[in-house]
Amino acid sequence: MSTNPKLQAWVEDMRAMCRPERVVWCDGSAAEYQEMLRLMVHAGTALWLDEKKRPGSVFVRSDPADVARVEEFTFICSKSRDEAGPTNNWRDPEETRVMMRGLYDGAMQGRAMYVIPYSMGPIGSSISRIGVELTDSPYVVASMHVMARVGSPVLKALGSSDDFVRGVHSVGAPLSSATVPDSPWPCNASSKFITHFPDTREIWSYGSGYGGNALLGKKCHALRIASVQARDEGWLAEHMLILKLTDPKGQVAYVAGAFPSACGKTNLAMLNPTLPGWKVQTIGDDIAWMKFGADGRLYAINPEAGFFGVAPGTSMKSNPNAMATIARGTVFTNCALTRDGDVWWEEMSEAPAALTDWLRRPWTPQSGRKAAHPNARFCVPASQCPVIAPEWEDPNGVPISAILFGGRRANTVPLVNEALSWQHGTFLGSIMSSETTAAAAGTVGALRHDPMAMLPFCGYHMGDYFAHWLKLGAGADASKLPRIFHVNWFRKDANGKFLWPGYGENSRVLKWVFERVHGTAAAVDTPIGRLPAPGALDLSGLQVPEGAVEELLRVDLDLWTQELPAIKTHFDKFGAKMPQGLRDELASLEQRLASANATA
Ligand code: GTP
Ligand code: SPV
Ligand code: MN
Repeated sequence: MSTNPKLQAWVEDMRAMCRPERVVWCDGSAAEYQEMLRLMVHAGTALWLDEKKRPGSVFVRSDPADVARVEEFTFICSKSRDEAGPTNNWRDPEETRVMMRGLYDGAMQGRAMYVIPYSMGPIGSSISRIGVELTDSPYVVASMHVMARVGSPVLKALGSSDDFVRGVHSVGAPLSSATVPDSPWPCNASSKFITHFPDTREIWSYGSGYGGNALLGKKCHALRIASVQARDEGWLAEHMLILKLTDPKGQVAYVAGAFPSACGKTNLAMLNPTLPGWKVQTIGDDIAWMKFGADGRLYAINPEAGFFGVAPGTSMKSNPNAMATIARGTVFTNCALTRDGDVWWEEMSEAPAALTDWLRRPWTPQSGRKAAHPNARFCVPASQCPVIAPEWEDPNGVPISAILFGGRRANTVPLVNEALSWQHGTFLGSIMSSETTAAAAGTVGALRHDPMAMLPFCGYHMGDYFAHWLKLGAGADASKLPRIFHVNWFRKDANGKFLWPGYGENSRVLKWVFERVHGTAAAVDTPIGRLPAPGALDLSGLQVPEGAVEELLRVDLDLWTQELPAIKTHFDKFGAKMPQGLRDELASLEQRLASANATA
């Protein structure tokens, strides 16, 4: 329980509105975490996995109506539609409050309302921020324990301050009494609203218990609300991994990377380099908060404390470090269950002869459908990662030398391309397109512009967001700014097969990036930017089909020229807020393509 009068008054208001059976102030203890797991098992939400195979771990299956972020029902309720911009769903803040109050009226009946004080970032770091989430979901309490620093130490750090983000979350499934049996995954199948009030730093979420819809510290706070604070205060809140790269001589560079949802951040952050002597260690796998330090360099912290990672595709071959991380003490959601009480998902290993799929049905390799949901996830403390960098909780953050932007593109975008400048790099981020994935409800595989991988996460007008990037670059010492690169692990051949083996082999690209930062690798100028000069990309020992590397590094003038009208339409959406600097970059690209086409 807190003695902060502002916090107490708000909790009391929300209690009166949601009318829970009782209010529980979370202390963040290990015992509290275990109690949440026990409650989930008792309610049928979770099963204990086999204690020998997966110690201290539970298996959860959600409702098929609640399996991913719901972008369609995610709203930015700024004062005007224009402040939210053309890429966000906007709702009037006052009307939305009235609507949400209606939904929240008695929504927690028969349930406990948990009060979770949390810190995004190490407690005590000047970059960290505090929030309080109210929720009626034990699954959310357990997950927040893993994903953030929670409980009494946070209340102590908050003291009597009013400076905290206020988050309300309800699964939207009141119980007539605390003694009636609950459904295994309570949610509201027909009504979901994930609403943000950037002006008052509030988040009101209703109807979903899954991931970014419900763990409010993550996307809602650390990206949507934080991006607004970052704009106001001169820093960056980004959908980026952070990794520490060490070369064979022991020299270090820190790299941040923005890839859209389910496009490779966790995998890159933990990769095992195939190049001898190189080392990658993890700082973060999803979000970076970056601020300029007194020395003029850009420093990043990982505001999270855990990984909420995509399970399918994770294997000893693709990501052994993730496999080691999740060997114990993990909450798994929407995977398949083996006969001997362990989890399984596509590509983890050869498919077992018989499983129970995520929808509780018998499954065999002949079933002709996936056993795990494509957005099945593991939730695990970052501290369990065998390659977590010792400085991952440094309150000062780590100095970033390079920023990667990487979409999922079957064609056009080469394996790696270095920007000519910060402004050009901002341009490359702003025109990034990527195929949609199962991380969000809706169509998978549809190509869309996803600037800086922030399309679903920027809490204000994307034109202003671009301007913010340019302003930060213009105000900095250019020699100390991170270099910016555009990468693409997902280019396909004519048969639809990935041209690049990816995963550990991405270390070859990281090496070139490292050497560009240190001024030791050669590049060639192309109309779209700087690509590795012949021989500059280390291909020693790489097994790929004849011609694959040439294709991966080919700048297809025709495809890039065809891309221009779509980029123009994309920029035009932002109207007068589209910064001139990026329009200039587009004009220069067009010119460079035209002269290259003329000489080709
Ligand atoms: P979010 O947690 O949704 O933000 O995703 P993320 O960016 O961390 O994506 P993640 O690393 O979990 O990868 C998502 C999917 O992409 C998984 O199925 C991976 O197996 C696959 N993937 C990751 N890296 C590569 C790569 O280098 N090549 C290929 N072909 N697939 C990859
Ligand atoms: C993403 O979709 O980018 C995620 C998963 O990291 S969620 O937390 O559900 O947003
Ligand atoms: Mn993400």
